[in-house]
Amino acid sequence: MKYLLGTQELELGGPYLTDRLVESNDIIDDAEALRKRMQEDGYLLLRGFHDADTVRAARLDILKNLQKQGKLDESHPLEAGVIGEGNKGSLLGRTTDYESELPNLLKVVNSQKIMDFFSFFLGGPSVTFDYKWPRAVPHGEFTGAHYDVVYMGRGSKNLYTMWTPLGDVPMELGSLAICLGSHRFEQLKGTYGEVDVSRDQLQVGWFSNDPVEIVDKFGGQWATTDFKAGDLIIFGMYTLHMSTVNRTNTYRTSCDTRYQLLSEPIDARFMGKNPVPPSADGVVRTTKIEQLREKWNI
Ligand SMILES: O=C(O)CCC(=O)C(=O)O
Repeated sequence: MKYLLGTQELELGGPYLTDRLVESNDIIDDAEALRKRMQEDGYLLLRGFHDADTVRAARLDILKNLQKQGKLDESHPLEAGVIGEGNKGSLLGRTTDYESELPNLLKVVNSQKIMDFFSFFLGGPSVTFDYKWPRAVPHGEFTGAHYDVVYMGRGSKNLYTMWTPLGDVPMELGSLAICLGSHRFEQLKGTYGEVDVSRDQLQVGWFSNDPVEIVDKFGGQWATTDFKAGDLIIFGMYTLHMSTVNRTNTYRTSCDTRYQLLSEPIDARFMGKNPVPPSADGVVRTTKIEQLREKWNI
């Protein structure tokens, strides 16, 4: 079976793409084992962690939001999430009024259960960024390969992303893929990993849209899975990730959110009532990643 990851159609089970992600449900009560796994593998996959009904309710909130914007094909039921003609763009606008616009989203990503999990995993009280990244990804779109640190590296580097599929997200709908071993790509961490997209005025923070060139240059293998409502995957700031291309006629709905120790410095851009994420901070972006890659010789 072949899947489109960025610009490359890849055979599942071939040298570049696997769906063999390790599940960590069996060690969920063992903080040391969780930390060790994160250190070794660069990610934690937990199946059925979130309440699946609340996840589905959060998906419906996103679809209602899209409906209000006229982005759905109204000849299908709302729950189907069929994309209206000509719709592009993968973030749901810049709403930060989650309580009124996406009332079920915070019930999933700020739940006591997930905050307790991070406090347990991190070994102290945890905090989550106020800013969230709810996404509705239309047909043909994907996220390019990047380290999250280039977007949110001004606070603790002991910061974690949780990617939550809102609904079932099989591979053909645009699932999250991580590059196994990329948290140990020292050359990449010392160059691209030092970027700050605002300071460096980078037009797009993605390192590459081509998963094959990454494996050929640095090693590793891309890994993804068919996600179910309730699943989540957590990874650190230096785990390269991207997404498969949505090849369906329905929106891929998901949300990515951030967690860290309360006691550590926090990237203030993402906190408060009206957080200003890098891509909406008024900085005129002029640098292309290709220019930097030439300088780094990678
Ligand atoms: O959902 C996506 O397509 C991208 C998610 C992402 O980049 C992240 O979780 O940091």
